[in-house]
Amino acid sequence: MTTAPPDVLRCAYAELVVTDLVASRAFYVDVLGLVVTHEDAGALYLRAFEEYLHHSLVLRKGSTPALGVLAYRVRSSADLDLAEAYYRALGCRVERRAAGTTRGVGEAVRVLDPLGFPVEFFHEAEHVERFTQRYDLHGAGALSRLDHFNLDTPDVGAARKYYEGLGFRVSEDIRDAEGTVYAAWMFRKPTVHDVALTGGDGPRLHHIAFASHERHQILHLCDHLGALRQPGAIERGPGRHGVSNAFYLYLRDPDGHRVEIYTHDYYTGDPDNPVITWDVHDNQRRDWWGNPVVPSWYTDASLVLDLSGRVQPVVARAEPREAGVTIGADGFSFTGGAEFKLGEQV
Ligand code: XXG
Ligand code: FE2
Repeated sequence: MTTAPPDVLRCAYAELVVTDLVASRAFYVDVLGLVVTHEDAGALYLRAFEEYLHHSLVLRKGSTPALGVLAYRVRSSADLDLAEAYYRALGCRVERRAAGTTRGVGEAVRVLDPLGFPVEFFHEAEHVERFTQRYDLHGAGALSRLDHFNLDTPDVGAARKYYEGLGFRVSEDIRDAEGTVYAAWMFRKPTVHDVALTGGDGPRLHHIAFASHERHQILHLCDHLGALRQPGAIERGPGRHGVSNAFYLYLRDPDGHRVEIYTHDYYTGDPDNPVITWDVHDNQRRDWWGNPVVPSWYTDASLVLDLSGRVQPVVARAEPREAGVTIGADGFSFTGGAEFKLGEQV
């Protein structure tokens, strides 16, 4: 492969297919407080308070809940030609999309990537008002921006190589003593990640994550859901991750799509940023306080569409070490009795 990859800036937006826009609006707008840039009978275009591009989340009405597309912003329009050539050389299906094919987004390249995910690259996008200081509009649970995507894929080692080819760097990963990689966190913007690769049946979307500035905004969202008598929307947390050090909360939207609220990770932009490797038996890797992870977090994820809007078949993770032990993803939830080690720097 000699073709240069496009210069990816960051994860920029996701499109989720949802079955009931009224219910989705109640969750994403009334509870999470996302700002509506545009809405019509078929879709909702949402952004968080500090975002000035048209949207970071599109909710499109459809019959089967699924991931429609993951979009990355590239540095310039010239990167679209690079993206097209790069994915054609990889043998992937590639589509060029005229400006406005997605509302608010300029010319774009869409591909079905080697992991089976529908991915878009764009540079131009409509600018809208940035609500950073519109404190009159911020609720107590204000979300500032989209932070990352998390993808289930059967072969994390192969997926990591593919994303490294695209110019992403690893900040943290989870392994065992035999070298099996269970998950990897990879970035272009200087935070812990734009995309996490989680071992599991795939291609499936594990979650999208929005960042808040403060922990109390996450706690407010829990109280808000409690007051609405909807604690079932809270799947895991609040807690502090081991990996990334972020304070977190996982929610399930009305269609079961998982949304993480995330804050307090760290800067990774220097070229010698150390990679942190966690032992899969370290019970603090996923929750720094040692709380066990609920089984649904390991087993459930959203289906993924191809470029024609058909649901993609899911390939099972074939990791023999997991057989008989696993409840999914990294193969272990709370490994009581296992050797206890802190995350080590390599
Ligand atoms: O964003 C994340 C996560 O991928 O959602 C999960 C950071 C850390 C973790 S983990 O549960 O592995 O600590
Ligand atoms: Fe996450």
